[in-house]
Amino acid sequence: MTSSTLITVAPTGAESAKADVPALPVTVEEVVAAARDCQAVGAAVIHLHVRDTDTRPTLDLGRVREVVAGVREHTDLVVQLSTGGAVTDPFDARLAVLDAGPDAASLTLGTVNFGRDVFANPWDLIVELHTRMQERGIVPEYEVFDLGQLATLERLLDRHGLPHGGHVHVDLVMGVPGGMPGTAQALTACLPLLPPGATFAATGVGRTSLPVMLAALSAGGHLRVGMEDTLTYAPGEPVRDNTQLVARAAGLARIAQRPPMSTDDARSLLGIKPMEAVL
Ligand code: KMH
Ligand code: ZN
Repeated sequence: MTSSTLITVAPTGAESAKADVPALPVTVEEVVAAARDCQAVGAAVIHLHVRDTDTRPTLDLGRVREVVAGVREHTDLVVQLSTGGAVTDPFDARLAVLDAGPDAASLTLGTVNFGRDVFANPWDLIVELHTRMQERGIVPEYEVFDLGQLATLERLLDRHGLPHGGHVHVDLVMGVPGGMPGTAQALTACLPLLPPGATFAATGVGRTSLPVMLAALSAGGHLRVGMEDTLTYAPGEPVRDNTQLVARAAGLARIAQRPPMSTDDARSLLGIKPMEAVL
C-alpha cells in the first residue's frame, strides 16, 4: 500500500451536455481553470476529454493539442488523454489522440454495454493502443469496466509485455449501467486479479462515487473523481464544480492517513518522466 493517494480528476467526459450541466468545463479556459484549481486541492493527474467550440466531444487533434498545452502551461498535472472518446468515435480517431503527445492515456480492456450504447474495445484495438503507447513512451492507465477485463490485461501483458515505464496501473470504473456494480464487494472481487505489483484506482459512477471511494481507500487503492463520472454531490444537490469533488476525495484520503500524492510522486509511481523533461 502506498503511503499517499493518487487522485485523478476527470473534469469533463464525453457524455454530459453543457446545456444540461452549465458547470461542466468545456472551453480551453474552463478546462485549464478546473485543472489548476483541482491541483491546488489535491489532484495529481487529469483525465481529459476534449470539446469543440460548440461544446460537443471532439478528437480533433488541433483542439486536443491546444488543451494539452494549456494544462501543461498552467499546472504540473500528469496529462492523461482519453482514448475512449465518445461511444460514437471511430477507432482510428481514438488511436490518433496519441499523436498529441500526452504523458499518459486511458486504455479500456474490453467492450462493454454503456447505458443503451456499446463502448467498443475489441482485442485488436487494445493491442494497437498498447503497442503504440510502448513505442511512443506514453503510460497507459488500464480502464476496467468488468471483472473479465482483468483476464484480458493478463493476456495483453503476457503477449505484448509491460507498458512504457514498467509499472501497471489500473482504474476500476464501476457503476456504469452495463459494467460491474459500484460496490465494495465488486471492488474486492477485482483485487486478486490485478497483476503482481500493479496499483489500482477506482471510480464510482453517479451515486456509487462515495461507496467506491471509501472501499478503494480501505483496500489501499487510489481515486478518480470528477464531473465525467458524478454530477450530484449529495441527493438533490448538483455538483458545484470539479474542485468540490477533488476536495472531498482529498479529505477522505487524509482521514485514511494516506494524503493526496504530489504530482512528482505520481510521475515517479506511474513511470512518467519528470516535469522538467516534458517541457
Ligand atoms: N466516454 C466513454 C464511452 C475513457 O475515457 O477511456 C469512455 C470513457 C473511457 O470515458
Ligand atoms: Zn473518460
